[in-house]
Amino acid sequence: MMKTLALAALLSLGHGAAGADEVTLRAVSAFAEGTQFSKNFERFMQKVNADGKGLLRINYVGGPRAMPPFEVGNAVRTRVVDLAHGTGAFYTNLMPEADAGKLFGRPMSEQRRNGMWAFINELHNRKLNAWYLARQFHNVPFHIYLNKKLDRLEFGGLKIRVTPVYKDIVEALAGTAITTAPGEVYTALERGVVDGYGWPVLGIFDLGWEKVTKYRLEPGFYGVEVGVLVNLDVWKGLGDAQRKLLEDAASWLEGLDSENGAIIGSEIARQRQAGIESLDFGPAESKKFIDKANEAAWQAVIKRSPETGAKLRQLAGN
Ligand code: 173
Repeated sequence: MMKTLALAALLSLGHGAAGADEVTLRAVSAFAEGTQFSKNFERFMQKVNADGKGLLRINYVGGPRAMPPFEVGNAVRTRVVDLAHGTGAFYTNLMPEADAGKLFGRPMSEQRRNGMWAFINELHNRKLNAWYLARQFHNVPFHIYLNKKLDRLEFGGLKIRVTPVYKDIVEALAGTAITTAPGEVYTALERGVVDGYGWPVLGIFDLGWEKVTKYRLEPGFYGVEVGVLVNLDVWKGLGDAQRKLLEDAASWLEGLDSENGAIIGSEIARQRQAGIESLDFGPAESKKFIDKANEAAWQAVIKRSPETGAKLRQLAGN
């Protein structure tokens, strides 16, 4: 906090010196330290701190132990932190259409060319007072994991842990959706509060969920959206060299998505070794599921945000 105040003081002097001195940005992550969805962000911070000596450093306060994950969006909006690592699904209270990031499956290099990133950034500027610096994991799908075997692809009578990512498809298939933060999934499964949960194909080992998981339902669907946000006032107060440092590191971070294919292959093998069976109803049922998941998600986004939802769908082209 001291350092944030120091930055604020520096900016408010208004003598054009902003950016001349090293600036420290306080950062939090919505994902636990060292886990699949935080580890590239940790590499990003190391890179920024190595490349930015004398210019800018990131002071990493931590993950969910430092701040509840559903509060991260508001913390960057109000500048409780300067920089935040999180997912749109965790700040739909501030930006209802934030959850649509799961539906933009194109690589970021393309989204930056076709106007998608610019529009998403503008929405973040307006609703979160944040700059949408980077987006990762577009090529990592989500799955539903279960402890009960299904005889057909629907969830009648089942309670499934969700976030906004999975809520619409779980309910479209007659399941009962129960929202929890990731940190509560293990206990909910262990106590039988839920019969399954939504989560990406990566990361179930990070919090020990393989011990309480029997099946991974096929197919995978959507694409993970995990972003790096900078408070907009902080972003505007940086000097050109500081912004360039962050932008260069952001495109490097987005480039790490090329590693995901191999990581997914080894993690699926590891799930099999841990005794997690894949439940697969074949190509026709899988296609029906994907179509239904996409349609349910777009309809929900458009219902919550009619104008921006329609524009997002047009930019996404799906
Ligand atoms: O399941 C979740 O908590 C969730 O919505 C999510 C989003 C991105 C990455 C990992 C999990």
